[in-house]
Amino acid sequence: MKRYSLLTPEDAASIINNNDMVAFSGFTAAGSPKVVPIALAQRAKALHAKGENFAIRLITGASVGAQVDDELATANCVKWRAPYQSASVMRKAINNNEVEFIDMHLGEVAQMIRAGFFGEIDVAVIEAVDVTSDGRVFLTSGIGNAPTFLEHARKIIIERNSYFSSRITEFADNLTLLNPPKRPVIPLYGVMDKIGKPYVQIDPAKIIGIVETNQADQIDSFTTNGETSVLIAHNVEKFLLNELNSGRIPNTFLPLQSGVGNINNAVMCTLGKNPDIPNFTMFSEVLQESVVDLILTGKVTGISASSLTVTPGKLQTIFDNMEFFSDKIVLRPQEISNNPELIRRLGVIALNVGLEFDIYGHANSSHVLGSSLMNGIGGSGDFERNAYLSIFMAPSIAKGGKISSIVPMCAHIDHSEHSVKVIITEQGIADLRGLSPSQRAKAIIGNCAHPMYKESLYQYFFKCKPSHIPHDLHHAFDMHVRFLETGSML
Ligand code: 0RQ
Repeated sequence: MKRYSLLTPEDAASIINNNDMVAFSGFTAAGSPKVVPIALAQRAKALHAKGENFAIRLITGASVGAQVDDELATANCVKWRAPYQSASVMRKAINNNEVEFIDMHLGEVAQMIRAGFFGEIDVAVIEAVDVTSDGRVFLTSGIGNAPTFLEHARKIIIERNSYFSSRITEFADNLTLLNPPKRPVIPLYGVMDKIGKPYVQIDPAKIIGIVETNQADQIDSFTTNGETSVLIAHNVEKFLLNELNSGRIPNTFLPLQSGVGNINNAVMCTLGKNPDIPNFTMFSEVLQESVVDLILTGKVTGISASSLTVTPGKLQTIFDNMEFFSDKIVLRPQEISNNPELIRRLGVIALNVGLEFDIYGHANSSHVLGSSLMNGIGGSGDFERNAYLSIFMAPSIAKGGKISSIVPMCAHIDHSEHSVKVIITEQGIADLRGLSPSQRAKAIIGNCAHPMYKESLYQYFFKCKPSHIPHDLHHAFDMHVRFLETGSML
C-alpha cells in the first residue's frame, strides 16, 4: 500500500522538464487542474529570466480553465498544444505561430495517444476528489481523456480538490478502449447505461505525489439570451416539431447533443418549455448550465456527457439534491461520450454552432477568414458526421452586419456538405436532405441568408457556369476579400 508524498504546487511543477509532453485532466474548465499549471507558468518565467529554455507540449481533453491556458501562454510556457482551446491569450499565441496547435476531433484523441501518435506522455496532472493507496483515482467534474492519461503517463501528479463532494464519483463511468484490431463492440445500448467503473485503476507507483487544493471550476454563467439566439432557438423548435409530427423523429424522441454557448443555451431553454416536445435524454459531451434546470423539471430524463460544465451555484444545486440527480447524470471519458459507433447507434440529434456556411452546405466552425483560429473543431465533428440529424446554427450576420455567415465558398471547411443536414439561422431553416448542390444553394440563400446579403449571393450563384457544384474560382472569395480590404463584406 503506497503512502503518497504531499507536494506544494511549486514542488510538483519542478518535476516537469523542458520539452516534456504534459497532459492535464478535465474537459472544458470542469475537472482541469487549478494550481500546478499556475506554478508551472511561474517556473517558466523564472527560468526564462535566467536565460534558460523552458516550454512544454500540452495535451488536454478539450479546453481547460481559460486562466490556465492564458497564464501558460503569457509565460511562453507552451510550444505545442492539442486538441482544443478557448482562451484569448492562448488563441493569440497560436495565431501568431508562437504555439503549434493541432485542432483535433476530441473523440479520437485517446486512441491516438494509445497508438503513440504523439510520443510518450511524460507527466500527467490530474484533478481528483480522492486517490486510494492501491491506485484507484476518483475524478471530479470533467472526465475527458484523464483515464487514458492516467494509464499512459510515465509520472502522475494528483491535484486532490476538496471543493467537490465525494458523491461526484457516483456520476462517473470510466473505462478505456482497446486499440484496433482488438476492440470489441462497446456494450452501451441506452444513453444511461453504465459499462465502466467509478474510478480509474492505475499503478500507484507512478504517482509522484499529491497537491491539495480547494477550488471551484472556473465556469462563468451565460448572459441573458439575446434576441437572435431566441429566434434561432424557435426555428430549431419548429424544425424538430415538424420532424416529430411527420414521424421522421420517433414520438419517443431521440437523444440530443448540444454544443456550448448562448445559442445552445437558448435552444435547450426553448425545447425545455415546449409541452409538445416529449421528455428526452441527452447524449452529449458537455452538460451545460441550462440542462440542470431541465433535469429538475423532468424534461431531460437523463444525460450522458464528459463534463459537468456548470457554475458553482448549479453544482451546489446538484450536490444538495444528490438522491435525485445520481441516476440522471453519467460522466464518461470523451472517447465514449463522443464515440462515432455510439452516436450512430443511439440516433443522436446534433446541435452545433458554426462561424460560416457556404451556399452548398459546407461549414466552417473554427477559422475566421480561413486563417485565424477561433477555438477549434472540438467535438462538433464527432457528432455532426455520425448523427441521425446534424443541425448547424448561427446568426446570419456577425459584427453588426459587416460579415455574412452565408458565403459563396467557406474559407475553411471542417464539416462538409456530405454530412451537414440542416442549417438554421434567425432568418429560417434550410433542410438540405435530399437536395442537390444547386437546390441547396437556393434553400440556404433563400431561407438562411440575411436580406442585406441575399442579392449578392444569388448573383454569385446564377453567374456560375452550370456544374454539379457551380463555382467561379475567380470570385468565390470576393466577399472575404472585400472584408479584408474594406472591413465589410457588403
Ligand atoms: O465574436 O465575441 O468578438 O463578438 O465569433 O460568436 O455568435 O458569440 O457564438 O460563442 O456560440 O461561438 C463557432 C466560435 C461560435 C463556437 C463558435 C464571431 C462573433 C463572436 C463568437 P466576438 P457567437 P458562440 C461543443 C462543440 C466549434 C466547436 C464546437 C465554436 C464570436 O460554437 O467554437 O462546436 N464551435 N464544439 O462575432 C468572423 C464569422 C463569424 C465571426 C461569428 N463568420 N466570421 N467572426 N463570429 N461568425 C464544445 C466542445 O467541443 C468542448
